[in-house]
Amino acid sequence: MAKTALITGITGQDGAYLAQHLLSHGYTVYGLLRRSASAEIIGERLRWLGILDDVKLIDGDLIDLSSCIRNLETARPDEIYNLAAQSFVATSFQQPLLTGAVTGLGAANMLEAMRIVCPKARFYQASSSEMFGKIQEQLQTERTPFYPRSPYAVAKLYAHWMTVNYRESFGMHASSGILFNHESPLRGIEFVTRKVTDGVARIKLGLARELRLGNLSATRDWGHARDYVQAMHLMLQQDTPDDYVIATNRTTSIRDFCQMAFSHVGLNWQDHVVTSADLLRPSEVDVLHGDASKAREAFGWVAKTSLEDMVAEMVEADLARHRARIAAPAPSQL
Ligand code: NDP
Ligand code: GDR
Repeated sequence: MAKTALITGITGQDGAYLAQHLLSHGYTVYGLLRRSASAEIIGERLRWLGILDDVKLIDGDLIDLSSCIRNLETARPDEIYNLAAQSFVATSFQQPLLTGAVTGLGAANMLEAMRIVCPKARFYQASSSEMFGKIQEQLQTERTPFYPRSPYAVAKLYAHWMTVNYRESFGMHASSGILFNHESPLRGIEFVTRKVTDGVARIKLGLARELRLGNLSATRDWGHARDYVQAMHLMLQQDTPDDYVIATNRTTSIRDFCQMAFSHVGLNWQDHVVTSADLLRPSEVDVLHGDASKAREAFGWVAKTSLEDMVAEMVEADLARHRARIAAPAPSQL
């Protein structure tokens, strides 16, 4: 029988790709949509993937428990994917309480709503490699101790342990995916990979001359969001709920990412990248490098897209976006 899923965070990068993946498997997909005064841009990622009209968007906000309950009563989902969060680490230093309320307590609201309305549903929590923070082992696995380094990571850790606790206390099918960084042409423009590929496109097309970045020495284990949402889905198809690291097992510095992106269009990154102390974080996560062996052994998941292919896809998408804007500037919506 066809299944129903509810995705919180459906308007974000992962929510959009996950909705596309579930629709392709015949799911009815509901998504939580928070009210915005700029409603016309809110479905942009879903529109980009051509699925805006195929999902059922329902009003709600993760920090409002009553709306979480009402949404589950409306959707009656078999599977709940809790992807909504204040997900930008840098902002969490400026807005630690909001981040705690949405990214931490918001997950507890969804777990509570599920316990009240549909305790037999399956729950996915979007945990993060940021929880490893100041890494305690060179290669991080499900057994590596956590050491969060930002209000975002602390909030994610609370949500992570609440997921484990609801599983152990109430027997709920609640799983947590500890996902390492994953990117795509739908990545928010504030995150470093998309900031770089957008900057490369602007510079190549003569719209900008330089790109300002912060710490170039940090390294990240970057995969493609399209591959990673498949792991979320697979986790909820397992008989037993559990926690899984999802990563590529390759770590690359911001500097090397710049080199790859600029050289894709025949430019030398050192001619254009400028570092700025304003973009440094109060505390940094220097290295992340994940080992996803458990997921591979349990349900055969491996990252399919290489970093090189992903960088090329992102740069090409940003070139196409800017070329379209040059050809037909968008009229003001006001
Ligand atoms: P995005 O920032 O692209 O999307 C976040 C989503 O959360 C948006 O749909 C946003 O809505 C929604 N949201 C924010 N606040 C609320 C709220 N109060 N109530 C309801 N919805 C809200 O994140 P990603 O898609 O990149 O990531 C998805 C999840 O996975 C996040 O929880 C993130 O922390 C986590 N994660 C991401 C990783 C990555 O590399 N991308 C790695 C590990 C974990 P709106 O569009 O209205 O802003
Ligand atoms: P991250 O992603 O913090 O890992 O969190 P981000 O792309 O913001 O930063 C990665 C690294 O790049 C360095 N950096 C810069 N970052 C940004 N955003 N802008 C810059 O100009 C810049 N210059 C250097 C950062 O200091 C950092 O070391 C992402 C989010 O998606 C989280 O929600 C998710 O949980 C983790 O990935 C896994």
